[in-house]
Amino acid sequence: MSIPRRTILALAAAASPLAAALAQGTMPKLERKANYRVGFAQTESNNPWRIAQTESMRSEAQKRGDQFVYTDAAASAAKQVSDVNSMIAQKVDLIFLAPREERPLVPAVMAAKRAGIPVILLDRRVDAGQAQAGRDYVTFIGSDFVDQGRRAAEWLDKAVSGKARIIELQGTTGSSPANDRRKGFVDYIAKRSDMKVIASQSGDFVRDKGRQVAEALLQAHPDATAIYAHNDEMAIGAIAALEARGRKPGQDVIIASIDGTRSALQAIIDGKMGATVESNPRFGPKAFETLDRYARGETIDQWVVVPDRFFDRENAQQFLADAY
Ligand code: GYE
Repeated sequence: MSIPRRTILALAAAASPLAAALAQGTMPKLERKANYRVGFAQTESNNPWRIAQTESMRSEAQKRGDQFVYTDAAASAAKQVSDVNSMIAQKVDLIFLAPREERPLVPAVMAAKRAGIPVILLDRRVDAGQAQAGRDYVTFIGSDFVDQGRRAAEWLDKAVSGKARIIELQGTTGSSPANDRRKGFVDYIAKRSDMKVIASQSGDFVRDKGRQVAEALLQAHPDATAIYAHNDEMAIGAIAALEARGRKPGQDVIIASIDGTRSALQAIIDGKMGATVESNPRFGPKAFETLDRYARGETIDQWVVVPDRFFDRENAQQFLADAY
């Protein structure tokens, strides 16, 4: 059997990492300019965290005199892909993307790369098997979600003395914070024989969905003693569900969550919620500083880590005024 020379060359190229990288194109550069036109593709605006993030990005752009091209995907990954495509068509200088889900947004990242527009991922990741920082996009700026889940579990462990039947309210299915907040939590409690997740379902990071899911799960599992919510909005929903059933949140059911919203800090002060691990939404300064560093040709880490604080009854009052 004779193999055509073209096929042999193609196979050799595929086998060599350098050739493969060239075939995929190199990372788009960013020209140094006094002012930029930047895109920000937001995933949704249905919670205080998202609103605080958008506000932080917008005000930083304004401060610098940069043009801000903003889209809101209204909780649809498909719309977010077309939002990014429209930013590409408008030839923005750089796209900040908060990818709603890990996989569906990969084509958007690759399309920007092909069009020569650098992308910086904000607050959520895309599937690392399909797109990589430093090769397909500049970097990921965001929190350590696995550690957030671990810290929530660690606090709960102490609060319930190692014994709890837990309802878990998961974030948006297929999003990196939902995947990783689950992992960090579950890995921690695997070491505690008397701490068990007895039911787990997605409430899509939304307050009212969190309430509905909590209601159904509490009905099916009246013996639950704790709730772990992947964000504060769902935790607030769960508080309403508990109260509707005549249960006392913070007393007969202990709640741990993530974000650090104003409502959550207030719920901690009121004794209804136990603790929340911060997930800082104020990306503006760090996002634009990273853009500048990239334009100067500096090497950017593959992950620009956002450090997070922790709120419980010791400090909730102190941080309430500054919360969003
Ligand atoms: O915790 C949640 C939001 O991706 C880190 O998304 C973010 C999460 C945040 O909807 O409230």
